[in-house]
Amino acid sequence: VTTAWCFVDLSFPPGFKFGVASSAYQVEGAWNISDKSESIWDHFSHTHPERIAGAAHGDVACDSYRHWKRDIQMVHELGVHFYRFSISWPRLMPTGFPNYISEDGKQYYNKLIDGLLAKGIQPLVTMYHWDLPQRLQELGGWTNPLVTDWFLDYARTVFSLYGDRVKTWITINEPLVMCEMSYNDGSMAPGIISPEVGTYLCNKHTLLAHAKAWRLYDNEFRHKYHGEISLVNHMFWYEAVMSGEEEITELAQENSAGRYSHPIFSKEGGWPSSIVDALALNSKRQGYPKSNFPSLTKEEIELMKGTYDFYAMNHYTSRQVRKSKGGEKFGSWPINDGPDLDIKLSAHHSWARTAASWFYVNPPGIRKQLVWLRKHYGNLKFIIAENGYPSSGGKHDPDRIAYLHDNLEQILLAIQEDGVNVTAYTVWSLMDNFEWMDGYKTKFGLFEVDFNSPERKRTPRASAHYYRKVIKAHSLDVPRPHYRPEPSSS
Ligand code: PNW
Repeated sequence: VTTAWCFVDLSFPPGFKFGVASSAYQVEGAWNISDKSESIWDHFSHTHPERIAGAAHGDVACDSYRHWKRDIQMVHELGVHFYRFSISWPRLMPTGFPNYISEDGKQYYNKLIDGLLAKGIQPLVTMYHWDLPQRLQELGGWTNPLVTDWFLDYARTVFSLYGDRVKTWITINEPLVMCEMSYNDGSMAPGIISPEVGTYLCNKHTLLAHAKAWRLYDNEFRHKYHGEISLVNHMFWYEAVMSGEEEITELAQENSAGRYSHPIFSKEGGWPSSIVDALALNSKRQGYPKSNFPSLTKEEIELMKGTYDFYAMNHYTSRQVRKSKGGEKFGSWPINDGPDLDIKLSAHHSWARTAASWFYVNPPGIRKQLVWLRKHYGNLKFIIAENGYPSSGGKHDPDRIAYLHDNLEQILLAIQEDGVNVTAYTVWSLMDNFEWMDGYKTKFGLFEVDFNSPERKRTPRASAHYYRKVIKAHSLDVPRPHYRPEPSSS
């Protein structure tokens, strides 16, 4: 990886696409409208307000259930090629099962999809962005092997309803973040602490559910609709603290990117062998008679292998990595250390802090991560499905503009210097929204949302104008707005 940034051609390859993203629970609100049933995030935020900043919840959020026309208008104003949003399973299928489809739920997504297409914006639809029907949670949720078939039924429903118009599908958003943060320390719904068992069951079942949905699309829908489908993986870039410790860095990569990619994207399929060995040893140390990390049958390995049409990556931040020394305290993977693997994580002192405690700025990480993925899985079609910056508010957001610029520059370098086939980029997020355990405190929006106004007024930030100019020019060679201090009143 070179740093010859001065030679970068600032224009994006022809055909490179730009988008912007949101997710159902984070923006829709209308949590109990019509026949919608409770999701695990409705349940978690109502029963565990103490685990969420400001005891916040998504009951109303951005009220996109009512303001979807304004959302489409905003997406249109940005001039993006696609809008990534998610379908709420409990809104569409309130029982969790396909015995009953909500007419209101169905029409909501029809209106959104048709409204986008009418403006020439492609819908990029995430089928699952963490809001499982609570009824399925009561049957074990992602730890029950049957969830893979429940997801398959849900997938058949969404492909049948929307496949004629939706040409790019994401099955599951960030299985890493949802499994590890739900089960390692319970910071996300359903908030169950079972790091030695639950996390790994979720890991296996999310990948199997994805694979079944991909095969369904491939066998029954692709010939009619000619779309593409994959999952989205989230990853931190890991840097070795000391040279000579690359081995532990590689183990950290395999424990996040690898554990959630290898079964699907590698040529041989199955789990990364370094992880199988390390976790078997760990189970032994913890007193279990055999490894807690679930094995895969030959059929399961074959079922998962090759179930992708592109590699979608969400990337935000980096960590430094070293091997832990005896007696060190551990936090919770993936934000903090991996107790299982004696991996100690930290942040470099030069990486700027942000409004989100887990987030430090290190733009070269995105390029290095792309190169890592290409090395391990080949030069696939890569899509950046999320990248964005958390601030604490204000319409003038030079830090966000700098972050977007610097990350896009690294992506251009990955394309031009390293030959990585990156074809699309997505900003998280269209607007401020319910940021999970951070509530409404950290703001990722290109549009500011006034959560005190009844209409949840949306106003473009300086970064929204900047992103629009980049897209229009199809180039980073656009002036960045001058920073003006926020007027004291409006
Ligand atoms: C992703 N972490 O989540 C999600 O896909 C979005 O829903 C979310 O709003 C966005 O990134 C910004 O956070 C993450 O703590 C949440 O490491 C937390 C972490 C990573 C990703």
